[in-house]
Amino acid sequence: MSVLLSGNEALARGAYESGVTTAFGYPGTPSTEILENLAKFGSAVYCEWSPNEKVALEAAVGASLAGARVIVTMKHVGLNVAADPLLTLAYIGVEGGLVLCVADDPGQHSSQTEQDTRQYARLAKVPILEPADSQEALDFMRAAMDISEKFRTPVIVRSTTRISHSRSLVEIGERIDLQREIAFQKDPSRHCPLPVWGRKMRQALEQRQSSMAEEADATTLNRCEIRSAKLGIITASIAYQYVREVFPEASVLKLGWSFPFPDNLLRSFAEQVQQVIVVEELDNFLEEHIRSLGVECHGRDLLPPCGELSVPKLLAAKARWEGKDYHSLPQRFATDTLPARPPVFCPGCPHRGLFYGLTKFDVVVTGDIGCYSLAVFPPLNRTDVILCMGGGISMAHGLEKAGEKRKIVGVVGDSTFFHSGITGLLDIVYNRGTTTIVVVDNRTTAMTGHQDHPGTGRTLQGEETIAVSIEDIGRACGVRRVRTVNPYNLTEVHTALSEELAAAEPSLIISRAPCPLQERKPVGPCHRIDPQKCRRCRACLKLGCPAIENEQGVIRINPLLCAGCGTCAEVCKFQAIAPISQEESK
Ligand SMILES: Cc1ncc(C[n+]2csc(CCOP(=O)(O)OP(=O)(O)O)c2C)c(N)n1
Repeated sequence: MSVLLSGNEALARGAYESGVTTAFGYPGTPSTEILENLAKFGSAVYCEWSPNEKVALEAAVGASLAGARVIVTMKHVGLNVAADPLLTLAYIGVEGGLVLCVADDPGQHSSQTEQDTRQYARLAKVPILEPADSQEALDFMRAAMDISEKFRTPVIVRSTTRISHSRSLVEIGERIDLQREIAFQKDPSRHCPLPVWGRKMRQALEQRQSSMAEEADATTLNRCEIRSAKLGIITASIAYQYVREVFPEASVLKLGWSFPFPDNLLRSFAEQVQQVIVVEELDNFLEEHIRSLGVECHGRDLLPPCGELSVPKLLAAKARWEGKDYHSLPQRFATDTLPARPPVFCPGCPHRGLFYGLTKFDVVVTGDIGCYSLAVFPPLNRTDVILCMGGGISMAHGLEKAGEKRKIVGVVGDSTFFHSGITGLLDIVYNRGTTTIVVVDNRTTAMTGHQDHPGTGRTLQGEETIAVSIEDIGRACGVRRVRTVNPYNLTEVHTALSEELAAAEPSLIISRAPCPLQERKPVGPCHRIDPQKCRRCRACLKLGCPAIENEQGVIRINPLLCAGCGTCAEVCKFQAIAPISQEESK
């Protein structure tokens, strides 16, 4: 049966069909929907959101060692967090098939960095498969499970935003019924990489690399499409689709299993064509290796080193290769006529009150990654630095220890706190820091589409569970000053900040109110501005609420956008803003 699936849905389907019974992950665009879709298969597959990617991979290793087939999902930066277990897992190997689905984000549509996960495959010496459409996403997932078990290695299936989020027709199949006995077999020489065994594992890893390279030479996951002998293009992933559109006459070596490198295949393809161009997104991973084989090729000389690849970019590369001038894009690719949409907090977002409160203090704010990153933009301008998940807490501590004169406030989200904020808090308490940490707790992982986390009291599979308390964790870490504020109450926020900033010890403020988008209901009644009372002081505009519009000096609230949080009424000194009465709203 053919169905229209996104790459992420197809990856989930592939995992299901390949007999996966356990799945772990942490949300991150563009990977999130893989696990969300796998969870739809109900009790057939145990699925969970782990607190972070490292935990997810470690849990998956446990499942694999018991003999289960398992997948782990994350975005590219998640693999930075999971890199430690990955590199050792490559040594100890797997029992049940273990596949990491890692989705890269070329062009940084929703990421702090642009990274090429193929580099991790080379570093960890594990195979990587790169589907080029949804059908391949399904097929490669199934193939990856077989490769994993055949070579006892973790396998990475690398997706990218365009693969994960585009839809194409997929022929779906049946689920394999594995009928496995799940039982961990004790064998320390296989499972414990202490130096005595670890050195042997290291050698075995090299041998495994050679056997896998032979398999990569022969696999049908790599295919040669011989057309013109004038030009041969070596490519993989979504770049293959662009190549077919821009160079329809060229011969193509389409790599699906790109590492360990299929050297014989690369050489024999290059021998069949007069010129070789390597077309790959992000790093010149293939090109460097192909050159090291003594094959002359184009690549980075024609294509940009960063950003997402596209048909227009490839058209420009083609013109360069042909020695032609390339002036303008065909009209169908022009995107510069679209109006820009500045990113702002949603109407009613509870994060706004906390950051507005911070505008009243001369402090350094070390922020973090989540919806609240938007506080960096005007009019709030109240985040000064962002590094990585959890970094908002630890950077605050480092600034203080370096001798920064101002007080420092570290701000992280609730999901981020559980992901990697707790250890930073421990650092502050243990090492006698005095910074003020704020957890902006909107009761969800909002940025990636409202996933549950250890604080929400619900699992990915919809079961009720213990809702872990951030306050209790703070106290258990040794923070004595722990308090909770309602971010819609600006006075409460201001009092909490002034008192905690004055304290000579660390404090933890939990700014808590649920995300209205998650709740799917307004915070309160819609507000309006009384034009008779409004003095055009513009104080309300400083909140950066998209519902408050300034139309040629007349400030008004768009009733279609207002979420009724009332924060604007709090900042208005002239009582010009008030809820619309039920009478008026009729
Ligand atoms: C290591 C890593 N994993 C995943 C992500 C994707 N991601 C960005 S922000 C975020 C969490 C946001 O949730 P929260 O901290 O609760 O803040 P909110 O968006 O709800 O305000 C995630 C998972 C990432 N950027 N880095």
